[in-house]
Amino acid sequence: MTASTPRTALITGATAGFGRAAARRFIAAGWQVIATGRRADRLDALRAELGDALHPACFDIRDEAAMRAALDALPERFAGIDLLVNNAGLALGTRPAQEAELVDWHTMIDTNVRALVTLTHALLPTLIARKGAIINLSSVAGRYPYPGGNVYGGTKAFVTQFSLGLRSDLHGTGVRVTSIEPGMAETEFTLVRTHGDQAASDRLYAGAHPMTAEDIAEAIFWVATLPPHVNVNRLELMPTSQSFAGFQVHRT
Ligand code: NDP
Ligand code: 8X3
Repeated sequence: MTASTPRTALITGATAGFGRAAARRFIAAGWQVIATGRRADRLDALRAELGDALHPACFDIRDEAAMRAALDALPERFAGIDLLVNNAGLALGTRPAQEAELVDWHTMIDTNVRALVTLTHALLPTLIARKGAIINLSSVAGRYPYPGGNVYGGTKAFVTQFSLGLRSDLHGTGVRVTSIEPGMAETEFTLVRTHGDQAASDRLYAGAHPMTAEDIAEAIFWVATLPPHVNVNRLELMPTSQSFAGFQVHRT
């Protein structure tokens, strides 16, 4: 690879939050980015902002045929993907399991797990050929249970363990794999989780000094640009204002 052949990252969920900030960070450093998401207007705006180093790919990541069509339609210069950032994902609901909506559980599993493994499977041959890297957005919710975390936490535990399993399977290929596990970061995450309750989102972050999308984008960029012989297996980040609380005990 020469200075005239920029590296290419495919970043899912680049219409908001971590993914959009990461697209900006990588392009600022001279990479090319394939940016995915469902909101075409957001992708168009990002393309207008960042120029032809960005290729917008608009599809619902749960739609396997649409995903494969978008990969097949990549322009030649974007086809050699060096980095897959599996970032698209969501939590839906904060209620305990016994009050949760099954449709929300299915949406989280289809997005955070099924789509992530489908895209990873599709790109493994390219990533192996190019000795590339995979960065998966897991969460502290995958390690530390909390009330209302139920299926969201389960999907993120999957993402972490899948990442570590990929590390084992890809042993000797030169492909690096990282699970990034953030705590509270202010993005559209809580707006989505609460089905559009902006006031609830504002309340959660008020006075909490959460991490920003740019903080996480910087971590993603750091992991991706370490020397090729260094693999960060898992990286857990929290705002300084966030830490751990104890177990709960029900007494009768
Ligand atoms: P945002 O809600 O700000 O962004 C989520 C992105 O995912 C959007 O670009 C959205 O695009 C995309 N996305 C969601 N569903 C789909 C879908 N079906 N098809 C295609 N794209 C989809 O959230 P964050 O940036 O905060 O979250 C990014 C990742 O980080 C997620 O996996 C989240 O679980 C994880 N995370 C977030 C934390 C936080 O506190 N914010 C902490 C730990 C982990 P669009 O709607 O346009 O389709
Ligand atoms: C997002 C962080 O703590 O809201 O994954 O689950 S948390």
